[in-house]
Amino acid sequence: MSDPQPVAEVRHLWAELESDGPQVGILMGSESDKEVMTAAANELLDRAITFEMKVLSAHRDPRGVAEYASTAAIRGVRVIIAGAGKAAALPGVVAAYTELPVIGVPIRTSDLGGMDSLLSIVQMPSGVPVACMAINGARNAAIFAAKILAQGPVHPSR
Ligand code: RP5
Repeated sequence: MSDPQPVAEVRHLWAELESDGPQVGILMGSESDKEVMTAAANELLDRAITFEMKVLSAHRDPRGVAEYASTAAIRGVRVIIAGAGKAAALPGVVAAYTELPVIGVPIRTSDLGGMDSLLSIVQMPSGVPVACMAINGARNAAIFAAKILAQGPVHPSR
């Protein structure tokens, strides 16, 4: 009987994992964000870009957010769009757990009109960037994600 060949087996599994996952992850902090974030999903559908959509709250389910963000790249996700309102921590927390580009969508709120969400998302500390769209700018987030995907891999000679 021949020895097992773990390296070849692992390489095969990695290839499958990277090709099977959706290209974009659309996250939102609450079910109540779904109506706004559907604009991102519709734009990606129009462009035939594969995506998944999940409700994950940075405050109510921090472990779930950490697990999603830290395993997204290995499943083939290439860009994450994260919509959140009020103390909108979700895009920043996702960015803390992944090297993937994160696009934040501040959700309009009843108390402060979405300025709370906007400032929470845009004021990231140096070294942990999050792209920030306009308030309720979910469609633009999808277009921006499409532009990132269109760049393809970085040329090795650069
Ligand atoms: C945020 O708080 C969510 O992203 C949502 O925009 C806002 C309100 O959430 P719910 O109280 O409606 O669940 O975390």
